[in-house]
Amino acid sequence: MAKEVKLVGFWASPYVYRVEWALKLKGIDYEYLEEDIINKSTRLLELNPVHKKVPVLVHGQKVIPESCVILEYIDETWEQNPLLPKDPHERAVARFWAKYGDEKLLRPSWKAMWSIGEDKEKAIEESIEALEKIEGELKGKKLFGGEGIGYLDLALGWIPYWLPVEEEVGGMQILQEEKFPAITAWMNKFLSHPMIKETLPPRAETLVYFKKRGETFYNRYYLKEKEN
Ligand SMILES: N[C@@H](CCC(=O)N[C@@H](CS)C(=O)NCC(=O)O)C(=O)O
Repeated sequence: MAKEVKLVGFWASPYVYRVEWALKLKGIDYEYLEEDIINKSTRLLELNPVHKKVPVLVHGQKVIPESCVILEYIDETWEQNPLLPKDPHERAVARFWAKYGDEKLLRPSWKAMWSIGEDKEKAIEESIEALEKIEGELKGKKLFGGEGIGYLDLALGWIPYWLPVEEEVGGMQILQEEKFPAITAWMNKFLSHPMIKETLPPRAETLVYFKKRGETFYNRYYLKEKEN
């Protein structure tokens, strides 16, 4: 019988794992549907006609795109193991940092991986600056969510696994243990969680995939940008 909850995803996408982790933490039974994000299926184009991206959550007849929007939907629909704090201000703070992480760290660190020269240096600098701010927010806490993994841990949960991959592929250093002790401790704690450990893809495959994607981006966008 078809499952009521379906997740359309892609195995190497940091955005998709946020949702998988949330579903698992809530103990929700779901069907995972793998998407080819290069040759997108009509299923994806119909489910997410606006952005045409994964993840997409399908709950019965309801379709929800955008990973952080999905996290909130999951948290409001299934109340067990809450992800967001109860207090409205704390909720706002968690949402603020989730958005900050996407805009100020995820994007520049991705760009740093495939650009060169001054552009790469600038993107690395931006990423380090963002990490400094996140370090300040985390100081004194083991997890962003307090005792257990919460919304912000999931939203930033790409950092412990994907950022070191980006560093290796891009031949660069962004994370530094001495500079970011709170983030380093949080990364280790997050990665040692049995459910997180179990769900992450094999590192070697992710490295190969990111190298390929990095080249595509470099050729397709970066060189073109430079020509114009
Ligand atoms: N803001 C979106 C970003 C999702 C996203 O960028 N997904 C990538 C996979 S990592 C994708 O589907 N890319 C396809 C494309 O860009 O055409 C979210 O949080 O869900």
